[in-house]
Amino acid sequence: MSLMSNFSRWLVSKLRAEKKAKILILGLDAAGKTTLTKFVNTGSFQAGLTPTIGQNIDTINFEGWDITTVDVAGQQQFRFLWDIHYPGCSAVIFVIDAADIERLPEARDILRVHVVNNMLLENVPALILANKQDLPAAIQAPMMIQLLNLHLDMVDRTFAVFDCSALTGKGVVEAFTWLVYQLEATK
Ligand code: G3D
Repeated sequence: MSLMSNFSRWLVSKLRAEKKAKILILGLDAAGKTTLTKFVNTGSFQAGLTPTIGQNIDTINFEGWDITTVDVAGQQQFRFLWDIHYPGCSAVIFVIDAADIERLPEARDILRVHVVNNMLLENVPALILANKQDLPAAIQAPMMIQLLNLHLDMVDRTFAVFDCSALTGKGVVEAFTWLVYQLEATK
């Protein structure tokens, strides 16, 4: 076993013992990652946020867990940054703009490369958020699972797809409750 994987195992167990978790928030640009993080932190929609450039590191306190979120930029030129964060990560959130049908194939490809087929994340829970459900065109979770082929690709994995809106907050608490439950269950 490599030094890095020994280190990341040690880090994950230490964070769990302290009720801390490093959670990656991934997704294409404009999916709503920044808005979601701010919503969970403040309990309300924050207008005028700057889209993620590079990366934002933030802390969320939810149900007694200190969750360090690494909101990694979605833009093509920053995708290399994602790899740096995988070791020591306790869970991954992948945010999808469920109302942007045109970019769904792109989101599916990125999800495949960085989550579904990523060996470094195969033992961590994956929360997939079908965001922007306040928009009429938004695809809902059951259809999203089919379109992303998750029912087949993620059969051995701990994952869930939740509908949510980072704008109204609908579904956000339910999704994070599922995530924290998974963190507690693997403590
Ligand atoms: P990113 O961090 O993934 O790049 P942002 O994305 O959080 O910056 O969000 C991109 C745009 O989508 C923002 O609009 C933001 O307000 C909007 N958005 C985020 N979540 C939702 C949602 O649930 N519903 C709707 N309707 N819009 C959402 P602007 O206009 O600032 O570009």
